[in-house]
Amino acid sequence: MGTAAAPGSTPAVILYHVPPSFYSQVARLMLVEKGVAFEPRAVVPGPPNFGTYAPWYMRLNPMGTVPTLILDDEVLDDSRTILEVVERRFDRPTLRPHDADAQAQVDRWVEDAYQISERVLAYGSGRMRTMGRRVNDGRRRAVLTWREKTPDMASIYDAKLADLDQFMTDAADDATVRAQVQGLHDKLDTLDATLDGRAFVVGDSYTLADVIWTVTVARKIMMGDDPFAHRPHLRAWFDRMRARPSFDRADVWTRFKPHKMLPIALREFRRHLSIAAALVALLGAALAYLR
Ligand SMILES: N[C@@H](CCC(=O)N[C@@H](CS)C(=O)NCC(=O)O)C(=O)O
Repeated sequence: MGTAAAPGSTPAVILYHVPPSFYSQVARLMLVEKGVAFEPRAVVPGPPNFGTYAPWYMRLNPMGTVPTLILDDEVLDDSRTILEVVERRFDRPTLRPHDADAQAQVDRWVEDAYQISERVLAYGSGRMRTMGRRVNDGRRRAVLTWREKTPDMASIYDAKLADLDQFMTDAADDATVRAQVQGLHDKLDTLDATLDGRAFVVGDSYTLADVIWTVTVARKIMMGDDPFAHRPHLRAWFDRMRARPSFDRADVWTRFKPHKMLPIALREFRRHLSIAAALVALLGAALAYLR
């Protein structure tokens, strides 16, 4: 992942991310499309270590979410900010057209995508609800533990607790989930109509609107939905987006890829495995002594 840049032409760029995360994929696709070389570093907002809630990360990103992009001295803790700042700081290729009308259209499509709460769609869906609730319970526990250990960061952790509580309420509320599903459905209909006779979401070149909607449609496919039923123009556009080298380079997911998580999971469990190994060794020693 990441692209090679001419030596000396690109500042040091670090992306904290996790492979399946929706918003991490947005950041990755943006960086790849812009030709910005970056160093990916996995940090997991889930079990067993809930790494994004550790103080060092919460100091970078007070919401404890991925992605976070370090761009020289700038810390960008939100994918939308990443889209804006990367677009501004790396001028070629231009993904926000110069024409004012096209610019407004791109901004509207980006805004529409960010109106969708991907976390409510994922954690509120029938299949994921119970597991999602467990993950969020674990996140709450991790946040409470770190709050206890770092009293100077209590207000940051309190804000995160409030965020998690709202997230859990929304994902458990059928009406909220239904409204999100319907909202996305309507936008996909509009997108399909917009793409009739067009190669890209706005105008005749690839823009930020294509970045965010590529990942949005890919996520629908990954969740087992068919976004293309009665939407032929959307399908044709997505096929084109998928054929771009950036799609694989940025590792946009249309299906679960457990093998991508395996090295990260092994690393995450290393501490637990060594504790288990130490316990087994102790038990062995105790048994030997008892004999
Ligand atoms: N507004 C943030 C949202 C990021 C986000 O929700 N990321 C998810 C993974 S896709 C996450 O880290 N969730 C953990 C949490 O909500 O605490 C952005 O656009 O970067």
